[in-house]
Amino acid sequence: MNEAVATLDGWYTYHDFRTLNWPAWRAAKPSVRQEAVAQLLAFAEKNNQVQRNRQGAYGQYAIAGHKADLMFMHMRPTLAELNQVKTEFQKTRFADYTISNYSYISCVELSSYLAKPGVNVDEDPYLQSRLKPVLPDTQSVCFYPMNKRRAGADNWYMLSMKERQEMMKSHGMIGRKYGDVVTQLITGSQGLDDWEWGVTLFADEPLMFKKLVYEMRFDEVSARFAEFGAFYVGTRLSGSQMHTYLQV
Ligand code: 76R
Repeated sequence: MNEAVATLDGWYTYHDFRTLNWPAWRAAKPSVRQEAVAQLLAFAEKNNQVQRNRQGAYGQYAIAGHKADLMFMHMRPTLAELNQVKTEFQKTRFADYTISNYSYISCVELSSYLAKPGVNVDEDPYLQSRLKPVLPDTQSVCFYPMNKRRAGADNWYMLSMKERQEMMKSHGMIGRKYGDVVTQLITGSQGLDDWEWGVTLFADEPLMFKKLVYEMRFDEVSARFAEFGAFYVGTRLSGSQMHTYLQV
């Protein structure tokens, strides 16, 4: 068997994409809308508190284009907790006006391709902050799932550890050029969802997503081996922005 890469695994992650049923929302009685918004804001506040307590992470975003209206992003130490979060949301009156058209389940993953040996993971503050992150409060977010190709001569999983390591080095170098303007969060989803990884990128300026992803396409890891699912891009919503967003 080929040598598998060791991974460090952090919090479970739930990207929850929702489309708002605008006609139903507009037609709802103002008192019902008010109750729905209040319940949604309370849900958000509870999740923000979880993030402040470092027991999980939370972000809410308005998604551009037709694929979804909103994305709620949750992180928790266990899958059971993520399921509780989902159920809690479903029980809000607000959820009655949403359609769940996409979601993604994964788990924070740091691969060891470029890791320094001999680090004590549990006591390394940098690694801990990446495995159990606070979501960056940038203006924009980008999410897409991806695989590494397994086809004929282009089978990532049949390459030697050394070959993969070298390619990941080049990948990391390109990524690092954008380190100041884009924060990347790689979550692994082998055995958890339909693709192998979720890629969540955070930046103030969405053009940086385009520049980074485009430049990476020319790098061998992406050019030869990456296969991508649908891309979602959007902007962060504070509590008051969510309030405004839902006003009709
Ligand atoms: O963890 C680290 O930051 C160390 C270097 C590094 C690893 C191991 C790194 C850096 N990545 C790693 C792993 Mn990445 N990354 C992607 C995408 O669109 C595409 O072409 C691919 C999607 C982007 C945009 C991106 C950005 N990375 C991975 C893995 C796991 C691979 C495996 O285990 O086989 C995937 C799937 C993946 C995909 N990467 C960086 C970035 C950026 C911006 C960095 C630099 C981070 C920084 O130094 O600040």
